[in-house]
Amino acid sequence: MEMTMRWFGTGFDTVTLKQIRQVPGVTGVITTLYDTTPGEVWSRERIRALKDEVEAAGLRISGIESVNIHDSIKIGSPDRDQYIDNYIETLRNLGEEDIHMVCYNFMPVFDWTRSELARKRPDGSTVLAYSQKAIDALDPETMFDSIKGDANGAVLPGWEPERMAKIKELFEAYKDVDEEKLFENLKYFLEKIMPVCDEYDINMAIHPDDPAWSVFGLPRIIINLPNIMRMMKMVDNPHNGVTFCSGSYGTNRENDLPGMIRALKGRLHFAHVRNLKFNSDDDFEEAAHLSSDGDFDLYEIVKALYEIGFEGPIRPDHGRMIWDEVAMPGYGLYDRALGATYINGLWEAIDKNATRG
Ligand code: CS2
Ligand code: MN
Repeated sequence: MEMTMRWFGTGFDTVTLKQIRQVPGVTGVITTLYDTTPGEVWSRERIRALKDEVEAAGLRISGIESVNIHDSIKIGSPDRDQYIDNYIETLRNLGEEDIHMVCYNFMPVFDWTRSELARKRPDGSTVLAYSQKAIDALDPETMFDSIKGDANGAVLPGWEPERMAKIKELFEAYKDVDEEKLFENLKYFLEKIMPVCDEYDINMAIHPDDPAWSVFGLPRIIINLPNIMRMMKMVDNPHNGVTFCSGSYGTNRENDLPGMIRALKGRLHFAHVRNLKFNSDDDFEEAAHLSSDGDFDLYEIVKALYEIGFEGPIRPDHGRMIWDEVAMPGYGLYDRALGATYINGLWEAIDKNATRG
């Protein structure tokens, strides 16, 4: 594996490349052109400028999170081909700049959903949290307004104000899209992009739906092992792979996280590691990465990644907000740096144990 951290780019991130460079063991960043909108072509010039900036700081671009998918592609609207062509052009430009991993998601309307961005934990830290009861009481059109006060002024990934302004129309556009249709539209998209992925050796890594069940009546498909297997089989190409995100798959307590990792051997291109603490099956909050702070066994998760010979980028996912840091919820420096160090420690111990017999 390669230890990385997500970085949203100068002007968007409170964390600097210089700080990331000083987190022990972190050699790369997972980044994006945060000011582009889904459907837009990423020019080679802009990609190269981003790459130059990252490399000048002594790091590399280990992958992109995300190149977002235009809603027309997910809905299957008549204009989708134009957006798919644009996506292909973006992939080509990334490939030309030697970037080989792209994370994306296929969630309708929203990216991840949370009911709180700053729930207080017993140690005084604040974390993102989800309560089904709170979500059920909300109107999706106003959900963003109800939580954005806790966003520390940041634009949250997938929650761009331009999209949220059109939320009513978006819901309307998805009204005939059920799970089957969403699978079909994903297949159509993947079949079209695989040739360029083959040509440039680009690993596509679909991010799971978060939480791993339907919210606001919208279909969600990347939620469990049978569905991922279906997704990989329907376009059976090693470049059609997944992001394993413990915090997203783990929202459904029936998902056996280490077991899923083992089943994804060869198609797991990117790993997100975080821990959750459950108050009930549908009320959870994010925890420190350390196993004992939450409900996941991080040792077993990292061991499964080690055992499948995982060589892709891994990153600590959302961290708690600690030590009075003011940053994008989930994406402060301190707790993610602790997470990276902890995961590196687990990896070193597992590796030494395995190789010293
Ligand atoms: C991320 C997702 O912040 C997060 O929760 O894991 O937003 C992820 O970047 C997207 O779903 C991938 O497209
Ligand atoms: Mn994730």
